[in-house]
Amino acid sequence: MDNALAFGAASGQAARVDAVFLLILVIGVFFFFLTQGMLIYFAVKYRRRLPGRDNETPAITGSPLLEFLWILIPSIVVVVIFYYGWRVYTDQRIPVAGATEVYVNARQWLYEIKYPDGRTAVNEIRVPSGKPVKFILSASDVLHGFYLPDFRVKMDMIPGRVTSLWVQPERPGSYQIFCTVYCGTGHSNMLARLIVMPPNEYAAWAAHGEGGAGEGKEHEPLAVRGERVAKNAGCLNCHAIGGAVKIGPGWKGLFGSNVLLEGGKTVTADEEYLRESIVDPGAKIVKGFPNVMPTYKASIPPEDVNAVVEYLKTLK
Ligand code: HEC
Ligand SMILES: [Cu+2]
Repeated sequence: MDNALAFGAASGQAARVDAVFLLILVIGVFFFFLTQGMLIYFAVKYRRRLPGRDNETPAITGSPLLEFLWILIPSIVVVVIFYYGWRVYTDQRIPVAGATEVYVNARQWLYEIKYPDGRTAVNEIRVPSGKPVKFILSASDVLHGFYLPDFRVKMDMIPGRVTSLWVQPERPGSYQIFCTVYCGTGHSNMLARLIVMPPNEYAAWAAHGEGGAGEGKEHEPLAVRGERVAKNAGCLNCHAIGGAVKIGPGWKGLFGSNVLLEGGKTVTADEEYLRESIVDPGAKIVKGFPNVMPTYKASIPPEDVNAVVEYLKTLK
């Protein structure tokens, strides 16, 4: 950790990414020496000889077997690389249940951190070791990146959209976070730290720790704030908190469920779907309901939309 440029694999996930890279490297090195070796061998073996001796090139017209093999073998190799890489990739992309969640919003040129219990911090994320952590990512101004080199994962942070990323930190320590999207003059200073703490230390910190960047102790949990925002915004005129159907669908059990849309498609109600349903309700219409929900894009600021989403997630 002292040497900021030595990024050892900090999780099992990272070790699997490294294994994919190693496999590709080994295959690449093998074929490099095979082809270059043959090139040199043939150049020497079939070089031009002294006058009068053995200068005729044999009339080779092709070899179907050889051509078949040099199409087949590389095809198998690239399919194997693809399949292996895809397995490791999907494993990383599919969110896990029971993760510690942290909201991270990027703006020029810092990361604003918000924990579901309302604590906030800047450029410093604290999480417990030994269980998955899910980062819920957004951006206020331009594209930013969220890159955890020790964990071999990276995700774009996009204005007007929520993306997410999860890791399983196993070893306590302090890990670098980089912005990987050129976002203006302060880009190279846009650095943050992921601090992985032993679970008991984390619990102690979360219970009465300083709230990061000098924030007071009086913080309101995100879900509580979300509930208040939803009530004030009149959502409950059309939505029931239980399973009942009013003008719009009920909210109970919505998060994580599969929603059938007008047109026959199905989407999983993840954070991005809920966010979009609030700021752009016409984008995806729930089957059997009229497109009458007003947009809250202008009236609910993005942090409050996050809070409402957090509230919806509590309605199990
Ligand atoms: C005028 C009535 C009305 C109001 C007010 C309203 N909604 Fe809706 N909402 C609907 C209707 C109707 C649908 C279903 C049609 C659609 O998908 O747009 C819906 C759909 C949704 C969905 C997707 C539900 C699902 O089952 O997939 C969410 C989430 C949502 N609303 C959240 C909110 C929030 C949060 C507010 C307040 C900030 C709100 N709504 C205010 C009528 C309303
Ligand atoms: Cu940036």
